[in-house]
Amino acid sequence: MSDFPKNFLWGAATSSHQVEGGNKLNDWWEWEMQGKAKEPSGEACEHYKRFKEDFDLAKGLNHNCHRFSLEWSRLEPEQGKIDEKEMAHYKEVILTLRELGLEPIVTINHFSIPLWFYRSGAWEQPDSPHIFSDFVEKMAEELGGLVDYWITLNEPLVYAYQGYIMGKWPPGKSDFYLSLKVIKNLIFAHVFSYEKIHLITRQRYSKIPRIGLSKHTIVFSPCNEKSLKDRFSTALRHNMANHFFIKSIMTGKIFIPGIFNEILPVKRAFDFIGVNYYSRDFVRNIGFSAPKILGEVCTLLHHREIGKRNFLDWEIYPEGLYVILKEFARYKLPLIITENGICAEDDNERANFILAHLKEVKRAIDEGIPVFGYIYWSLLDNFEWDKGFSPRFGLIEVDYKTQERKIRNSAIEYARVCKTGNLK
Ligand code: IFM
Repeated sequence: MSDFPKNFLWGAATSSHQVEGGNKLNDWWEWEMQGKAKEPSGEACEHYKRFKEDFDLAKGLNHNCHRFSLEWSRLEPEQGKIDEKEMAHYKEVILTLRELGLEPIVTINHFSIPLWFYRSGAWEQPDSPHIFSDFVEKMAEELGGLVDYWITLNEPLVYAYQGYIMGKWPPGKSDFYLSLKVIKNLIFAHVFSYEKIHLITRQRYSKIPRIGLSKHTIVFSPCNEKSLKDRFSTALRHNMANHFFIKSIMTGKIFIPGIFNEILPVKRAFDFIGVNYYSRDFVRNIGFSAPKILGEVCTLLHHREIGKRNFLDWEIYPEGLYVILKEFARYKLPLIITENGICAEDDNERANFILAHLKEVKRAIDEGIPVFGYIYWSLLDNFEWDKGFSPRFGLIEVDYKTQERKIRNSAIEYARVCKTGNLK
C-alpha cells in the first residue's frame, strides 16, 4: 500500500536558463559575458533541443509530473512582440509531456528576464508588475487550454536577496531598501498574474486553473539558544524569509512599519503554495537597526559539526521540511514541494537525502497536512547560476562535453518510490 495520497504528483524540475542552452537574450547571459558568473551557461544541457529525450527518461523513472519554466526572453524578445516560433516550441514541450502522461507544472518566471526588461530597470520599475502580467496574459491565452498548474514566480525573495542585497546576481546591487521595492513589485506581479490567468482560462477555455508560486523556505535556528538577542533576530528572519511574501498575498496587504502600507486588489491570490526546501541556517544578532536586526548567518565551526553538508556546504536537515510544512499549514491551502534536492559528488548521499526528506513529508501528511506532490530538484545536472556547473543536483548525470545522459542510482531508488509510493 502507498504511504502517500492517491494521485500524488511525483517528478523533478528544471528551469529554462539552467538547462536549455543558448539563452542569449536575457540578463544572465549578459552577466555571464561580463565575466561575473563562475563560467558561462553556454549550451548548458542542450535541453532546448533534447527535451523529448529527457522527458522519455523522466517517464522511464516513473515520474507523473514535470516542472519546467518558460524562457520569457525567448518568448518576448522585444517588448510586446511574441515570437511565434518560440510559442510553438513551448506548446510542443507541453504536448510532449502530456503524451507521456507527465502533468506539466509550468513556471512562468524562474529568475532570468529579457534584456529589454532588465535594461529598463527590471523589477525596480514601478510598472514592472503590469509589464510582467501583460506577458502572463499572452501565455494564458496561448497555453491556458494545455496547462492546469501554473507557478507565477520562482523564489522571488531569493531573486531580490541575491540581486539587490548580496549583489551576486544581476543586477549586482546592494541596497536593502531597493530590495524591498523589488519585493513589493514581485508581490503585485503575482497577484495581477493570478487574476489574469484565472479570468482568461475560465473565459476562453472554460477551465479552472490552479495557480501558486514557488516559495524558497529555510529553517533558522539561533546561533546561541541561550541568547535572547539571537533568538529575537532568528524569529524575525524566519518570519521575513518564510512568511512575509505569502502572508502579504494572503491578507491582501503589504505592511512593513514606516515603509509599506499597500493594499492589493484581492486577498488569497493562491490555489496552492509551492514549497522549495533545502537547508537550515544559524543566525546571530548583530544589532537592532534595520536591516541588522535580521541578524547574520553564523558559519562558526560548532554549527558545521552538527550535521552533514552538501557540496555547497548547506546543512542537510530533513526535519526542517516537516517544520516548514507544519507552519505552512496555517495558510489552509494545498501544498506541493516544488523543489527539494542535493548537490553531491557521492550519489548515495542523494538517495539518502530523498528518502529522509520524503519521510518528513509523509510525517506531515499523516498529521493531516494537504501535500499533493513532491518534485525533486533537479531532473538533470545543470547550470547553478553564479556557481556554474560544478554542483551536481541531477537525478540524471550530464556529461557537458558529449551531452551524454547517465541515470544515477538515486534516480532508480526514487523511481521505485514514485511507482509504489512506498518508503521501505
Ligand atoms: O538551482 C536552484 C534553482 O534555480 C532555484 N532553487 C534552488 C536551486 C538550487 O540552488
